[in-house]
Amino acid sequence: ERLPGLLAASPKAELHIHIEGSLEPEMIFALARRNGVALPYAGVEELRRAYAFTDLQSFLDIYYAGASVLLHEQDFYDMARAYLARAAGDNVVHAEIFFDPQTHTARGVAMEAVINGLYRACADARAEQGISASLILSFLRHLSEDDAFATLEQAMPLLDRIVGVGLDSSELGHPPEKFARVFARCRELGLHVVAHAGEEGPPAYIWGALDVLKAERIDHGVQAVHDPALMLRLAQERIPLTVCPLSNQKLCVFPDLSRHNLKQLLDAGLVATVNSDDPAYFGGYVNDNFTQTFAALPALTARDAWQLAGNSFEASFAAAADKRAWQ
Ligand code: ES4
Ligand code: ZN
Repeated sequence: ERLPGLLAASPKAELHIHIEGSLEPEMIFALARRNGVALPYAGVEELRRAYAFTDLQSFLDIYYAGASVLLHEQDFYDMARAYLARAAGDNVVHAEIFFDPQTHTARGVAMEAVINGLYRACADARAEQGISASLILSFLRHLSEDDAFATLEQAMPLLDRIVGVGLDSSELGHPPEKFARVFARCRELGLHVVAHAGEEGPPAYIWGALDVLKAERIDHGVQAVHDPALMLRLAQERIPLTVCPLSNQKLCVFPDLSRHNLKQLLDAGLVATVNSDDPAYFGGYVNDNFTQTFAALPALTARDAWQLAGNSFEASFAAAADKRAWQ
């Protein structure tokens, strides 16, 4: 079977990675020591044992606890450099990286520390590893739209350092419509807009992300298969879905990777991509997602692999000339 080697070696873009979800347990404890932050886990082993998730919320509770060790600009820099080095090793040539500023500003961390640390990591990784990377500020949907507006205000002086905005965290009970006004403002400011939708939430949340937020991509979107009219629209308008198979497996969106609907999405002509979401928590980086998904779904072909890599570039916000060069 040559496909795993082909998948690993293929140049690709990663478009759905939460940088706080790249914090490996070892780095969480190293930063906790460095910063004098107490954690409710005795050590790396105990923390890893807590990674037994039953749904999205059970993961988010631990993910926000892990992010509590990030205090200084250098912490954000170190975290992003570690991810970008790991991604470059997976032949990721371009990454669009989510960060959750509200998780940090709520603890008294300055917005400048967050964005400048991440941005400097992207610049240095480009210079030293040749990997291209940009940042997407993601609003937490379990907080209010006013809180999102305040966050946008804090980011205004640094807006040239981000490529777009997203919407993440607890999906059920927090439909896209809750953020209609702040997303309209972000579009006016010339930012790209994406949103998590249809991870655990119904197809109606994907419709809302498209019609109300004007999302250019849907993060996850796997629940679209339950709505044939939505599937047609996503295919016809070539709205990309940033799919994260190992995440879906770990958060019990599908009973098992062998039951994932990636093949259905591709066969319906959707611009699906494969991504790692929170690689330190879900058991793998992007190449692990490719190899484990192709192993679990024998219906996926070499042509699908080639399509997924091409889709990752088509779906990216990179300059057209860069996309052509990578594809
Ligand atoms: C997330 Cl998997 C997932 N879903 C929603 N929000 C998130 N934030 C970090 N990972
Ligand atoms: Zn995500």
